[in-house]
Formats: sequence, structure tokens, C-alpha cells
Amino acid sequence: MSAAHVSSDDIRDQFSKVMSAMYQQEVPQYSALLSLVAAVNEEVLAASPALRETLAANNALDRLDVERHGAIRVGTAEELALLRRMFAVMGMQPVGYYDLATAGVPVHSTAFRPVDDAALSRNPFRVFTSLLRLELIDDPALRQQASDILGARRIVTPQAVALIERFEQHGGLNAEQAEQFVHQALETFRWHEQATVDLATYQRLQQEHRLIADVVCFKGPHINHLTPRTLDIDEVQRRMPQVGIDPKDIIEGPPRRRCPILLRQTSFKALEEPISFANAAEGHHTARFGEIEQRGIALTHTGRALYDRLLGDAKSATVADNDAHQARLSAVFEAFPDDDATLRREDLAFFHYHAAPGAKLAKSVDTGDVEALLEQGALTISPMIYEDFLPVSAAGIFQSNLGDKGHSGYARDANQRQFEQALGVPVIDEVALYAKRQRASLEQALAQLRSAGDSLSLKEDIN
Ligand code: OOG
Ligand code: NI
Repeated sequence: MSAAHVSSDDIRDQFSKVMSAMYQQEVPQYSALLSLVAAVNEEVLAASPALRETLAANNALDRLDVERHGAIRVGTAEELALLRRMFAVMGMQPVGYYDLATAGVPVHSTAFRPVDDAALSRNPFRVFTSLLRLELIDDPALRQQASDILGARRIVTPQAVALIERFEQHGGLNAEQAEQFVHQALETFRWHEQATVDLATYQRLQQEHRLIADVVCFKGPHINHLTPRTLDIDEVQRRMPQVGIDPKDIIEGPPRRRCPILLRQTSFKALEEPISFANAAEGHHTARFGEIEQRGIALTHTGRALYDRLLGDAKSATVADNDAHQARLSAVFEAFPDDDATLRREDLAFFHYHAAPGAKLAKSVDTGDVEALLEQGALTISPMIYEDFLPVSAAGIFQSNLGDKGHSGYARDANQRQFEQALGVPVIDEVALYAKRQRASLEQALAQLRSAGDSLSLKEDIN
């Protein structure tokens, strides 16, 4: 990148804002949801100055107002690979692999998102991107027809393609190109009321799986939801009906806790929208919905295994409503430690390490002795936010919007290799990424303590 180039962080920030503005126009309930989330976040921060301070100290306060994730579904390997290149212009890399087929949804997915601390605190915009698995359509004629329809469409404008190529060749875009790119890239995600197929084709695909019709029958991968981040999802869920939004019954993910873990999510049901077909017939399509999320700390493999086990234990009981579900979850999750010190000591979760301001090292303590430095207060920790998704929750959200329990015949092996071949690169392992960031923060904090220690002993030498 040269000085004339706009940073990818800036491009992503601009893009996420125009995307949000477009979705507010397309789906007015999303606008109402944004206001509700902003009001609740403000109340939470007003009631808890300590939380505000912690967020501010970790550069996590500013990002809250802009933080969104979106979701799209593409139809072919070529589409997925092209979008990977488009997201790369915005500093977004494919992180994680999610196999939704095991939950009866014929897709597998990744999340395009920024990966380093600075980019995440600037704007952590992420797009959950699913690739349709056409091979899961049993009827060969229908499978071929879907493939032909998808093969004929172009989801990225020629101008956007040219700007992606320019970015790749020159390592960046100048201000004017960046602005054009943002504008052109947005076109890919726009809603189209006009289906590209006739009613009969739509209905056949719809019968196979509603998601297949959603992917195949339109000009492009319309953004199907955009999700703001709340600091109190229970409160937002409770107030949604007051602003005319009908939430799904259950909040997905872990229960409310003192130290929130992973991700809690709820959504409102997809809108039924009028569409017209290629043969001029009129109809309806339900695809686009709204969602909110509350993010907590990222878990290690050990922590994640415990989470998965407890979630499984909680599932065995039938749930009457959200209150009953949450009460049951809370009871089961008592087995999951709920304070930072234990989460860290038992290697259940990831943290950022910090050198305490003005920390003086006791002479007896070595900077290699992390436990002693924490004990002594020279090192402090703060939770590292989970930046990814949860396949079980994702399946719950898919299903609440598809209005069915999915399709049990799709439970085949995860096929990460096949997905990566389509994508053109391997996905980044999200847990390895958290571990790397944790290590880097510890090394930096220790280096700071060492140099503070050096100048201290220098002073002692002089005296
Ligand atoms: C994606 C659903 C997954 C989430 O927040 O887990 C998702 C989709 O419906 O396309 O966005
Ligand atoms: Ni989502």
C-alpha cells in the first residue's frame, strides 16, 4: 500500500455504513431495532461505569456503535471465490468453517472478518457467507437446472471486478477508486423484487428446500440480515414487542452470566415480501429478517468442549418458553466458571494481557513468572471478545426463518476441504487466531514490564 492508498480498514468502515443505510431503507424494522439497541446499550453503560471503563480501556467502546454482522448465501464456487477477493479489499479474511448440513440446512459457511486487534477495534464488520451445496439436491434434473441458472448470473458489477483487480495489482485503491468500490460492491447485496425464474421453477426449488429457492431464484446474494451488538440481549428481547417487533421464542447460545461467554443471539421472523416472477406471476418470498447479538469472551478448545457438553445437557429437557429455557441453561451452566481469574487459570477462555500502569516489579519476580506477576498486580487481564459464530445457533436462526425443522437427509460429513477448494484458500482457524493474539498481548505486556524494570534498575544504579 502506498500513501495515496485508502486503508482497507477505512474501506470496510465505509462499506459497513452504506450497507447499514441500505438495509434500513429496505427493512424498516431493522431501523427500529437499531434505535432500541442503542437505547439499551446507553442504559447499560450509564448503569455500569465500570463496564464503560473496561470497554474504553480495551478500545471496545467506539466499535460498539458501528458493530454489525451480515449474512449472505451464494450459489457457486466461482461466486464464493470472487466474494473472497471483494472482501479482501476491505481487509476481511475467511475465518472458521461451519457445516450447516448436519443441522439440515444444505450449505456450508465461513465468516469474512478483520483479524488483527487494530482492525477489529476500528470496525469488526463481519459477513457470514454460506455456499449452497447443490450436490445435496437429489433430483438430477433439478440440480442441473439450478446449476444452469446460477451459471448464467453475474453477482458482482464489472466496475467492482475491475476495482478488485486494480486493488490486487497495485496493493490498494486511491480515495476516488475506494469510493467507487464501496458504491459498486453494495450492488451485489441489494434486494431484488424481481425473481429471475418463473413461478413453477421457484416452487420446485422451494419444495426441495426454501433456502435453495432463496439462493437460486434472484439476481444476487441479497443481504438477509444485519445484526447490531447489544450489551443486554435479555432486555432487548423483552422490549422488542414494544417497538412492533416480534422476536423468535428462544435466545440462542449460553445463558446470561457475570462473565458473558461466546455469543447469544435472537432474531425477528423473516418478512413476507411481494415478488414478481419472470412469467409476470406475482408471489411472496420470505428471506430477510433482523437479529441481535450479545458477545462475550472467546473460549479455548477446553472451554468450547465444556460449553458444547453443557449445551447438550441442557437440550435434553423440552423447553416451554424462553424463561424456562434460560432458567434451565443457567442451572446447567453453573458448572462453567464465571470469573475471569478462574477462566484464565483453567485455560477455558482467551484474554488480553496488559502491563499495569506504573507497575513496579518486585526484585524477586521474574518476568517469565506470569502467575506471580498477575498475583502482584503488575499484569492485568481483560476478556478477548468472541468474533465468530456458533453453528448450533446459526442453525436455530436458519430454521426459525425457514419455518421448518430442516431436512434430516443432509447429515453427511463436514466437507471443509471441498469448501476451501471453492473458496480458493484455506480458512483461518479461529481458535489459533485467538491464541496468537493472546500470546502477542502477553509478550508485549512483558516487554513493557521489562523495559520499566530496566529503567528502574538503571535509576537504582545511578542513586
Ligand atoms: C446465516 C445464519 C447465520 C448467525 O448469526 O449465526 C448467522 C443465514 O441465515 O444466512 O447469521
Ligand atoms: Ni446472523
